[in-house]
Amino acid sequence: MDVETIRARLSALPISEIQYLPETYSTNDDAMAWAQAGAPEGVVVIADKQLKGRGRLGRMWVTQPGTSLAFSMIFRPTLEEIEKLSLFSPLGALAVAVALEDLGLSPEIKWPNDVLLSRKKVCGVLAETVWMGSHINGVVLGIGINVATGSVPDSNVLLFPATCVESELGKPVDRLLLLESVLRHLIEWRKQIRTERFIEEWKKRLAFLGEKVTVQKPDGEITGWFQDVDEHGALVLSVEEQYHTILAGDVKLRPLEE
Ligand code: BT5
Repeated sequence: MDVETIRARLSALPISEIQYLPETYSTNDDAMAWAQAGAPEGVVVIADKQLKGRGRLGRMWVTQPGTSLAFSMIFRPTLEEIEKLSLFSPLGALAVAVALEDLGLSPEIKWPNDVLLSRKKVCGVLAETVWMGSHINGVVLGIGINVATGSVPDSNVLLFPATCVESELGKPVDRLLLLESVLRHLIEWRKQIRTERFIEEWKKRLAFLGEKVTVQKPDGEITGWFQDVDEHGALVLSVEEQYHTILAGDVKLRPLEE
């Protein structure tokens, strides 16, 4: 990957600026700093290798060079979008899922922010809010995708089984073609983020919907039936005929192990 090739391959997209870093700590850190400094909507930071790729709650995200996609995009949400800010993480997952479907794959979205192939994690999404004083003035959406076999970390560092696009597809994948496709779907679906169709499209790809799941929250675990998601993307869990609404961010879901 080099910046000129990346710019040429993404030239048809309405992206205000592209920064390519062969190596960085975290593209989300870079994009957050750039957003704080006033960068406009549509800036994308791409790295070949991350030394400190981040997941949620201080967890790590492994990005091996030459085999993965790791990038972050800056959004400047409208006031109406700020009311549903929690939908930016689903936006990332939906864009990746649709891009994988374009390749002929059948991805699922693991609520709230993972994309699965064959029920193994192929992508993680990290949405972070940019604050200006007490006002929200941006979202940085970070996406990590395992493309080729070398991208999949050792199972001993994983909380959930992982895979990569090429293993599932059984043939090589052009990383920049996939990047272009994900960004294109991100830009298109973002226009519909407040619509019912957006929630419907996200929901119909959700793994474990209707199944019994365990949700790990900071104050302990809760097991119940994954009934639905609401208009903010929150998970609706039924436990002994009582409904619990669980917001994303600080929780982890897994299917119930029998
Ligand atoms: C995520 O967090 O899945 C969000 C990952 C977001 C990564 C992108 S890359 C570009 C941008 N820059 C960043 O620094 N981050 C974003 P979470 O749901 O907390 O999952 C983290 C867990 O995923 C870890 O604890 C590992 O178990 C697992 N994991 C780490 N690297 C992985 C990989 N390459 N493939 C599959 N699973 C992985």
